[in-house]
Amino acid sequence: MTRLKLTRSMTAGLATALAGGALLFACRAGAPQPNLVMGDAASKVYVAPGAYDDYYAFMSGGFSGQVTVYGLPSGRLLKTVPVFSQFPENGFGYTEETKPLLETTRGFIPWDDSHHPELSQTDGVPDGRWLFINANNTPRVARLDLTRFETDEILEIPNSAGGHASPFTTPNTKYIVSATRFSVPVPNTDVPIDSYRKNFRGTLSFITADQPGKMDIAFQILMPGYNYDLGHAGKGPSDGWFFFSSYNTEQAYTKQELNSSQNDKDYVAAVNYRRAEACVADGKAKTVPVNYLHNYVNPSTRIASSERKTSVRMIDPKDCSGMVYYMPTPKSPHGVDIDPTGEYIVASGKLATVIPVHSFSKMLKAIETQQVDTVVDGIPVLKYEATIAGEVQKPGLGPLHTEFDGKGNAYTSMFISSEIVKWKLGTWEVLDRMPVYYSVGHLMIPGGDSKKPWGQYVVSLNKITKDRYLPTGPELAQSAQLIDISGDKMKMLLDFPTAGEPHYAQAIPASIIKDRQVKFFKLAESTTPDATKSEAEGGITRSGKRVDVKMIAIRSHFAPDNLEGIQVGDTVYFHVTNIDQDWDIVHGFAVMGAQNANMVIPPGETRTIKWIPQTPAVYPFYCTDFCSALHQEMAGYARVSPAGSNVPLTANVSARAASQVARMQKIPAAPASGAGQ
Ligand code: K7E
Ligand code: CUA
Repeated sequence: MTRLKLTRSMTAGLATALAGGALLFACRAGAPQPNLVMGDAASKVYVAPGAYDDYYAFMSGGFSGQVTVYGLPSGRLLKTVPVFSQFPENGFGYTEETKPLLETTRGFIPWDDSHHPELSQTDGVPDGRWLFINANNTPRVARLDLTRFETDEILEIPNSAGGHASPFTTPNTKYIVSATRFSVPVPNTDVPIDSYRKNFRGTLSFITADQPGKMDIAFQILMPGYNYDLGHAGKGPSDGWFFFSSYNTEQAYTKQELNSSQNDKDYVAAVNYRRAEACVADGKAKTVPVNYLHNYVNPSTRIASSERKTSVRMIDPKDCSGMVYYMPTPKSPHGVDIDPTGEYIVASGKLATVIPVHSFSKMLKAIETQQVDTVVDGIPVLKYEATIAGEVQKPGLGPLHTEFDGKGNAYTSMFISSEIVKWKLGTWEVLDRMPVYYSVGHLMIPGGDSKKPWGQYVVSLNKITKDRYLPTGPELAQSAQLIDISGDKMKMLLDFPTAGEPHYAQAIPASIIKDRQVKFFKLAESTTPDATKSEAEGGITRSGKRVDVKMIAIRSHFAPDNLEGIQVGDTVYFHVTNIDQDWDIVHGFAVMGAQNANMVIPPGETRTIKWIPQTPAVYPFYCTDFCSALHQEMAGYARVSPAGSNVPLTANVSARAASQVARMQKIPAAPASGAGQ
């Protein structure tokens, strides 16, 4: 019975979707869509075969170190973009071209914990040029280019540990930020842990971000040794300010669970970064020696390299009055979120019973009229009553993050009571509640932390999954839920599993990004020294114990494809250029016994993998990406001889490959000679 009913209602839903098809898809082209389809939830998330989703959603991978890209409203996974972790699926972090991206001053680090994707903005609105994301464990920030969905740039952050309040952007992407979650000795040297109060400090880093290839730390602000958790830039009237939440104002360094939850209120730090710029210009910053790496993919050669930086400019609030203020905020605040008008600063105290909202204009007045309780390390602490605009009463339990719909409403995630709560800015009244499954962390509305939210959906990014999907052993898929917020009441539309642990996410109308995609790299424009631009240019060369193989990949062969004269003890570099010039014609390359991964080579690109053969033998290599009807034939052999052998170094196109080329070119093949077979 139940099954029959379900089937009928689904069918009805699909019929509605199809009947309203033209209207539905017309409305889906970017603009917020009024609540046209009154049918069931299925029709609202149904994207017909061959049709596109309305939004790209970028989810952090958490402990996977990656970014995953989903389509909304369908919840379909479109891509994993590797950022801070090696990715054997395409060779990121394994190929010679990409390895330097994962270099740090602590060596090659093939993993991190990525928390907060952040789209670049123009005038406070996401513009779809770049996506930034932070690394939490070994503090770094990365830039992804959204014409290619690839990581192009990674900057290490010194004087920091737990780069968590990161990489939130200013309204024109002049800066992204990174702040310490864990205070540490600055500079970080060998001191007793119980000297915490004396030696441990926090830093807020402002990173120039508006020019690809030029990310750098403009300045760092030295802060008291608290934990800096999250941040958001001001906008509109509050443009020029940045707000960071902090907890552990107790400065506990042991049993933190208990000892850092003592104070009634912690702080939101309000940073006037234009004032900081002025102090730097006036020579009030100290130049502090330090080491950090800036890694960047050269756009012309497509090869990453690392550059070492040796100092940062550090400003102490004591030397720059008017730069930082503290606003007392109950209690251990996590998210700090600025509404689209730029007036309200919403701090979610994870242990608080209310959601406190500060007013930017009241804050300015409090500064002007010196409503100061006390001063901490040169930072005036403003009076709570002087900055608070209102408190949302009885919002639920465990508020973490708030996003906005651009229609005067705020949505806050409640970790403990497992719900999303909708409330009104200005009146602070709770309007609606939606239970979510289970224990929501972040939530995300497309553009929901910007000046212009596309307030159609909220995605709930849940921490606990339990019974939501078919069980898969002790570790379950991560749970995301899509909720319609276009009407007065929230409507649950869809559960969809995600990979890694999503902390934050961002989304943007697909129309802003989809037509700017690079379809292939123009071979003629490649300046990679290792490129092989035609079959005739391939070959093999030796320099001591290093052997370089240059080869092309094209449907459906490698050339050269038979290699001889390699010896045990050699290090072989396969430089493979995909000379196909066609969208989505990608080749892969793997060689038997390689102790790294395969590599995937987009059309027009050159990728290099290192191979150290261990024993004399003949080793097949092959294309790993099913690229054509003769993909299975896309293979070759590398012969490895004992060290000191006199087999000459040769690279031939085998008769088999030659005949294949001939067949493809519809020219009768020469009879196989047997040589090189
Ligand atoms: Cu998961 Cu933004 Cu790292 Cu909150 S954080 S949930
Ligand atoms: Cu190339 Cu399969």
